[in-house]
Amino acid sequence: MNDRKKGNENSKNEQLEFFRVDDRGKKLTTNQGLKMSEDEFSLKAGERGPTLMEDFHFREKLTHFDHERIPERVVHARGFAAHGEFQVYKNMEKYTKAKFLQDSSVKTPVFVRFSTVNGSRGSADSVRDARGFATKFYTEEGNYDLVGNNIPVFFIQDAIKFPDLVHAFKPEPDNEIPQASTAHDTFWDFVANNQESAHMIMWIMSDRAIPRSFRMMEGFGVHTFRLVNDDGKAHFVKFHWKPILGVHSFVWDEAHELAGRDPDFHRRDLWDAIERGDYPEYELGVQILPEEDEFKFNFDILDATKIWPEEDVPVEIIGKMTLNRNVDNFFAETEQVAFHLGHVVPGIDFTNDPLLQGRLFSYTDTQLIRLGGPNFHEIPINRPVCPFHNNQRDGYHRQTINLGKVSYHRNSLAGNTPAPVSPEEGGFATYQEKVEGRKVRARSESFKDHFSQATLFWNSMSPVEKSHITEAFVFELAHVKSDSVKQQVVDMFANVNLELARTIADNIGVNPPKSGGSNVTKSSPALSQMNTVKKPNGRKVAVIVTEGYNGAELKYVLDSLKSNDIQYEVISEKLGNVTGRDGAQLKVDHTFLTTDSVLYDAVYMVRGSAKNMKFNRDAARFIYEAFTHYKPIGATHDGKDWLKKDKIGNSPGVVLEDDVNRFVPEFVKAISAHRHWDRQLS
Ligand code: HDE
Repeated sequence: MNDRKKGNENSKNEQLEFFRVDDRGKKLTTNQGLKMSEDEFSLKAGERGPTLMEDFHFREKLTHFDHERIPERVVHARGFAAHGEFQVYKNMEKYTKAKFLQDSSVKTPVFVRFSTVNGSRGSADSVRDARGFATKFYTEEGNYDLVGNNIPVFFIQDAIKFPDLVHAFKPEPDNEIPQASTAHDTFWDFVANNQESAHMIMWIMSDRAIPRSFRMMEGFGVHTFRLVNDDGKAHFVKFHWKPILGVHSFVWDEAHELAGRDPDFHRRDLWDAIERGDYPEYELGVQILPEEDEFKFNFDILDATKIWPEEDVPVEIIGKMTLNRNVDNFFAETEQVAFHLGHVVPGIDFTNDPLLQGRLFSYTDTQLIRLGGPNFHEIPINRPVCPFHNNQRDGYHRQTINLGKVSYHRNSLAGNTPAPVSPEEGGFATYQEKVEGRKVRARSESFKDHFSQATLFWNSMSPVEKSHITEAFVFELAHVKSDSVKQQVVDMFANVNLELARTIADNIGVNPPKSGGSNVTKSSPALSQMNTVKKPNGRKVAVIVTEGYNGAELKYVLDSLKSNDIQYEVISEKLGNVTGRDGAQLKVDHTFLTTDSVLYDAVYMVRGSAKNMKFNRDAARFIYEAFTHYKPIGATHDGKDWLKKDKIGNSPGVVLEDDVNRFVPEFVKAISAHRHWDRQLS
């Protein structure tokens, strides 16, 4: 294909530029380009008379408005996306002929959409749920979509059960309650009666399901895919995204509160980071397995409820993705982007994972209803950056004007073009896996162990993570009305860990499980968030200050936070400026009325000399809440003296220090730690 343009990191942006329209400063016209002299009053028969049918402008404006909405995604309705680029670190030609995985000088444009799964478009960001992590690579060989989640396994093994799963976790159909939550009867009834969900449930009950930020979560392709090289040799592969900032989470109480305080917390966090040039980065990792090793494990590698423990099959880091540009228009880009794991490039192929196979059908099908027809690939955000030619024609909203008479293959009138391309010249050819078997509706014996890896996950958790999982179970099941469902769930999770099931039973008032337990003793350190990267970058500190503070000292601390890539906001009694005792002026971002501790990663209590009971009360509440969420708290001088009197003064992660040269590094270290779990809450 000699008319293929070599990709470059700007190729998508250049293509989008062609479609951008700036209405600012322009004359108002109808959609037909007619300049209009009036846009405020409809055409009436007399000033107080009825509106006239003749008013084409009124009709056009209202009709367009009436049709502004399209169906939200049936799952992953709430999402947020950004543009970026991907660069491979090293040549992967040994495993794959995919061009974007070979040349480390090539930057491939990407578009990534993060999402929650369960809630509707207007639901809160901080809910307990898996997060979608879908990446579209605009490669020079066509679009490649890696449509993953932030959890490496799935609830079910076979795609035919997906509608059942989704019906069960969505709000219940009689009253459409609860929104964006699995804490209800139908979900847990599904779980107890479809026990292949056990492993995924452990992840969903863990802190992975309440990520601190899209910038701080992993991504997983979930399925086993295939990489195929130029010689036609294939390897099995699992894809991973590893965030440079590490994997970090909220605590549950905080996540709840955030849903009210700022339902847009995650999208705001991503948008702001990109706007200030603090670009989120993720490394691409692969676990590669020779085909000969397909049956080497005590699980089936085609089963999407299983991971390949990283200690058994190491993750090789092969490239990096940087998100560096926000969208221009949410609807045009984020809402209209259409992902599909059937969008592959030569060198990447599928396996017989029955979940993967079913997804290959569902994604195009869903775009047909959502985007209204088969031409969604022509929507700017979905267009490949390389040319595309075939004999597909017509349909709703066709943009392309295909020239000539010929729209069929084979033909002689157009020299039999568009012509298929041989694999040697870059054409996709399906990997010739040998398959044979009887037509059956059945689950393979090798898919029937639902609990060993759920126990592996449990064994790999730190005591703190275990307690969070236990609490999450108790929370969820406490919202279930049916005692029978509660009992079934407890009995089911006794197969994962007896102690866990007993504790849940004890807390929700059902019988302890009669039998159960697991003989799996293995653990996988890579699964625990306690072992993740810890950095201060991109964290946000609440700086609490009142009149009469030490201006020079505060400036030093704030500058030091900035130089560690830590953001801050100043909170005081009133908006405007707050004045130091040396005359310093500091702009106030928020009052206690307009913000809350859950919006920050840490608190710096500066205080000041002013004596104000209301300030003291508000600050105490703010700091105590941050304390109960295990967040770092720092204070110097006035703030320190005030905090010392409080019982939290001696706790881990509370940095009280007058000497700012000592204070700053200690506070930054405390911020990097994310949470101070060894803190005693009374
Ligand atoms: Fe999806 N999924 N899914 N899914 N999924 C959709 O496609 C589906 C599954 C994932 O930001 C839908 O365009 C089936 C696993 C993401 O636009 C739909 C099955 C994983 C997104 C669909 C699964 C995912 C979707 C709804 C079971 C992780 C959002 C709207 C076999 C690897 C993409 C749409 C975006 C979206 C079907 C299971 C990830 C209906 C049938 C496993 C990230 O086609």
